[in-house]
Amino acid sequence: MLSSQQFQTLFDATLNRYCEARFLTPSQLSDTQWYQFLATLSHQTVLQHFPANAPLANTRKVNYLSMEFLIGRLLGNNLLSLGLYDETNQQLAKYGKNLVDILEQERDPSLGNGGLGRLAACYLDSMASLSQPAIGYGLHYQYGLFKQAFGDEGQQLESGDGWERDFYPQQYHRADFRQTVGFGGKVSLISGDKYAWQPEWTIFGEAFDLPVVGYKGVQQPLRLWQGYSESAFDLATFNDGDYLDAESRVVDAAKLTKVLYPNDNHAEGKALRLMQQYFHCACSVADILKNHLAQGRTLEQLPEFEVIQLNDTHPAIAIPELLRLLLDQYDLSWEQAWAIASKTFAYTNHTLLPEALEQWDQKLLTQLLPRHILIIERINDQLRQQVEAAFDKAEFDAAWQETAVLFDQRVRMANLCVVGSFAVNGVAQIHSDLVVSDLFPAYARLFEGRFHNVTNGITPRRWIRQANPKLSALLDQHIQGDWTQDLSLLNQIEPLAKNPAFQTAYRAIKQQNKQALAAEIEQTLGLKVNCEAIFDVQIKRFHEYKRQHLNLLNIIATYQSLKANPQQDFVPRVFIFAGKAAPGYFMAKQIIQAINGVANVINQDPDMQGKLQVAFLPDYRVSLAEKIIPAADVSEQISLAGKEASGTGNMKLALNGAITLGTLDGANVEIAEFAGNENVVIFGHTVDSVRELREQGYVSKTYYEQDAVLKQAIDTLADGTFSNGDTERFEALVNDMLNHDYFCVLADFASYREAQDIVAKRYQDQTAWVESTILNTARLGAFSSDRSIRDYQTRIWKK
Ligand code: 475
Repeated sequence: MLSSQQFQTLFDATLNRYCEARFLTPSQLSDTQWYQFLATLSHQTVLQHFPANAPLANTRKVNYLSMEFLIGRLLGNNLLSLGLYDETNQQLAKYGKNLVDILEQERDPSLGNGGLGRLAACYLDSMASLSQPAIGYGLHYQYGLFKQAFGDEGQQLESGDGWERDFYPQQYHRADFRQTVGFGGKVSLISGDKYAWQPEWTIFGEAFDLPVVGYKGVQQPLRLWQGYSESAFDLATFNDGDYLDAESRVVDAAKLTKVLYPNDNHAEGKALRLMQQYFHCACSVADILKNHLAQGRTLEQLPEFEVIQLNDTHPAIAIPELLRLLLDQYDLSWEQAWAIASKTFAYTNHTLLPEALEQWDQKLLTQLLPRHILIIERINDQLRQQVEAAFDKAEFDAAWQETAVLFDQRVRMANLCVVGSFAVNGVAQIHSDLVVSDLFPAYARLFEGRFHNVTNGITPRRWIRQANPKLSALLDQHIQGDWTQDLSLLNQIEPLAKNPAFQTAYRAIKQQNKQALAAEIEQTLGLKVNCEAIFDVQIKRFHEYKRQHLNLLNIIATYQSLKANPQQDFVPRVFIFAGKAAPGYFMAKQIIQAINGVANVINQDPDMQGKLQVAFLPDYRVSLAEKIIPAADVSEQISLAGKEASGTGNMKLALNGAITLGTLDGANVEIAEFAGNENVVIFGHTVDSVRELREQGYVSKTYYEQDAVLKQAIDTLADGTFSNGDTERFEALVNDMLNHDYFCVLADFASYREAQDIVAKRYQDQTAWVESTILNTARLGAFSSDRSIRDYQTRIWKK
């Protein structure tokens, strides 16, 4: 590592070179240029001076395959991990610059949609910090998740995010790591299990490495593959020399990794998406095998040294791809190949929503990957024999319906993952239980011991240390040992929860964070919010199951109650929203528009000033989350029970001292257990009572008819009050709530309002409130992603 003296010398020399090349003096550099200089310096420092990984005795190397890595800004994080944050700040001060301002210049690489992609980023951070050897394998999308703005009528507007077009120095183009990936074509039988595949066309993959810098740990790559084709080479390999057709495929190659699919918890059966998935897997598996063999190891030793962790089913095609290479390229028998592959893969399930479970059309898969479909058929036949042996005749049909990989002309990717992996895990206890009881009961019988739970976690480096420097300084003062490396040390502040001086300090920090967020809100929306009010935060993707419209209905009802009875005793609130909807998800976009419509009316109503305000910040992304989370008083986690696999925003908010207002869903259950029931507010139907509700035949309209407050709220949404008199704008949303309401918003409305009342009452007793928030910070150390990674090490990746 660099000493402070060495760093100063390097800083000065690099700055000189940077300035000379531009004919500028340091005082003439813009903040953007300062950022460029620092990012380059930091990147070089990482590569040249930070230790690389070395094997660990008890666990294998982890190859983390994910279509998404939502890494956010890297510079501040890397400077912290390098131990050079303060040093850099001091250097900058010499030029009258402030590091915080410079860091704001960095554009987030938004290479993911939401929870799944952000989890992958937290896990890379923790693995590097724990010196767990790992590589993240993903795609180098030229466009990350779209940028979001709002139109005049509050509707979501999308534009492209060319994140690295201007300047992105924190990556290393590994032109030496190139892979060739085939598509289409023909398969011919050679003999037995051996086939030869002649693809119709090929695409190259080239690697971009972004170093992941662990805190007091190691650096290791996030390796992102980008597609390209060299037209001359490609043209020659195409069939029949059909020039136009050939040229269109050259274009396809460049398109392949152009853009991230913007769906969260929703599978889109598009050919291009399947091509992306295969491209990702083919490049990654080839790289893994190459590295393994380069160390003089045999193919049989692969599962002893490597594990391939599948982040949901998006990289599932890696299983038949590895089998294909072992069979056709390395000449192994089916039994040998299967023995290796089935001990190498582990699969994490992130969702139970049926629309998110990937199923590929068998015809499409056959056309694009004719060799892989044969392997999948073979897996399916093998499985069928196992199911026949394990279930008696009366049970067989039901068991096969559930377990078959190929069914009804579809390839079920989750099934492929369960069959082809040695371990399967859910991401919170309740979710892992539901995976076994509801999704895969027959598999659980068939493959005893294969199913696990690993509750998600978040990296305390980014989500406390970096996002909340004031709270971090307070924690440093009162905790013995480095809590950023061992988050369970937070329990040392539990005895201080009632201590008046500590309470005052903790509360002052929350207040300052709220003021900082208020400034951001004013700058973005031109809205001055009341910092004495409760900051009530719902920040996440827009999805019906997450029920932002339940939150909205309560806001409308509260507004109406305040209008009708202005003198009531009311605890002021600022409702803060942020989040994107998939561009093709109509209902989610309606909900966004409705929130903006309601915000517009409430914020302009002089009667509401300082009492009730709604701030919807556009373009939610990691760097915006870092600003909102430290300022939150209330964390809205109000999904219908059984639908949110885990949630991770809930953990970030609670650790930063927000009170969870939530259903018994996902990790909320565990947050309540750790924090204590008296330090969270739980409401609504449970998994079991939702089941009963459905069995009885849920009719949302009865709730509407029987609850005057609810009725008035929905009627006002319909009557144009929040849409400039336009009675059609929110028609689809209103109709859905009244006639369908699959996620039982109306059934939970009354209970949610009561819970909101409890929140308001508790907030009025500030001493008790602050005590509760301190206890949330003190007791939730288990939600560090370091703990999650240790769970993976002992339960799944162990040798
Ligand atoms: C869960 N994304 C959170 C988080 O475990 C959980 C699915 C299909 C296609 C594209 N994207 C997806 C997800 O399923 C996803 O993001 N799931 C989320 O994973 C991490 O905390 O509850 O919804």
